[in-house]
Amino acid sequence: MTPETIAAKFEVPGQVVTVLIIDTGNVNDTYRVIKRTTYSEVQFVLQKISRAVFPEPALVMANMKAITDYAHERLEEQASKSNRIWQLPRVIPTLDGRDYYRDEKGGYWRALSMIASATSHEKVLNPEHAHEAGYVLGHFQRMIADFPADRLADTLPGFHITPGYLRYHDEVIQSDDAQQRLAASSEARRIEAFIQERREFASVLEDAVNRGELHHRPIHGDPKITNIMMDDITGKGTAIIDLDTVKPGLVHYDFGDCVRSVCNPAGEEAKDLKDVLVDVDFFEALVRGYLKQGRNFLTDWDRKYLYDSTRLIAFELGLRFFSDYLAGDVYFKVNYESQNLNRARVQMKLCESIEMRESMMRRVLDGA
Ligand code: GN1
Ligand code: MG
Repeated sequence: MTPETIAAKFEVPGQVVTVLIIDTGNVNDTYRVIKRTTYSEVQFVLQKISRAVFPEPALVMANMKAITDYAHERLEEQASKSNRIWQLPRVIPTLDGRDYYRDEKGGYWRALSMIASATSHEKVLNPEHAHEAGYVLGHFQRMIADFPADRLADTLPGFHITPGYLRYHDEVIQSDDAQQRLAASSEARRIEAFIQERREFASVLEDAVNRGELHHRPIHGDPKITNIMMDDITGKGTAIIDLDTVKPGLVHYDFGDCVRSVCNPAGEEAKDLKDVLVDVDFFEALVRGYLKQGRNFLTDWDRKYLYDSTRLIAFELGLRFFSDYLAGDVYFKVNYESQNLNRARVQMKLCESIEMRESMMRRVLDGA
């Protein structure tokens, strides 16, 4: 079945005019659907959920429905007191009232409402943009803080547990294919050495959890810059999208992920490593925005680990891309041969830059 045929299976009036590919995600297949009636036009997002990443898409959808229903209520309660109009995608049901449509090959498709008059960017534009990214993330974490964790299924066991990704790497690298890839590329061997030098650091957050210093709560899981929508009219952040990974975790996973994505002006797909770095002005702006919300819920212990989380999540994503390169690109989608190796190079360079600018970043955090 084509995306056009599947687009017609959801509860949206009118006829399908066109289905356009949105190719920014690394996991799901995403499309923008335009439908028209005689008097109006409706656009929505259509996605095929990746089975390589999410073994149980029905649970992903149950989580998404539960969390969006909850958050929409919170947003509506607060709307009259809010300084802006917040938006959040809604799950659009199929014609027979389900959260997803199954195609003839067993593929899972879902439809989500579009965020009105807003744009997402692959790279940060300026410090105001970084500030808004931090503010939107903090607002989302605050809004879902009281969502009962037992109503969320664990759809991605081990997500953001860095020591687990290290174990997977150690396993994958044993295979003949992985050894051949390593032998063929000095860049791959350099990244391998970079990983080995940071093995102990990999457990910094999980150790803090085990010591009782940090605690789990509902988080977004994937607050990268492309998942934060900026209002075209006001220029302010208006929504955080991509709610696949909402589940209990550490707020640090989110903070670290947001920083590694927003504060690297070269973006994730940079080719020239000299452009990849953590920009401390963007970092300062992001922290200012985040803490406007975060100071309401962060503990002293939470604050102590914010710097570490930025270094760790850049390292972790580099490790995840690298392991996937060694495994033959089974998880992240690729458009060219060594894309996952290149993505790993970018994150490791960013991690190194975060290490070099540690004292500046800590000063920003302590002064905020
Ligand atoms: C994946 O598909 P996308 O782009 O929303 C990944 C994130 C990574 C991100 C890096 C479920 O997200 O963890 O940070 O790529 N999502 C999953 O771009 O693994
Ligand atoms: Mg995602």
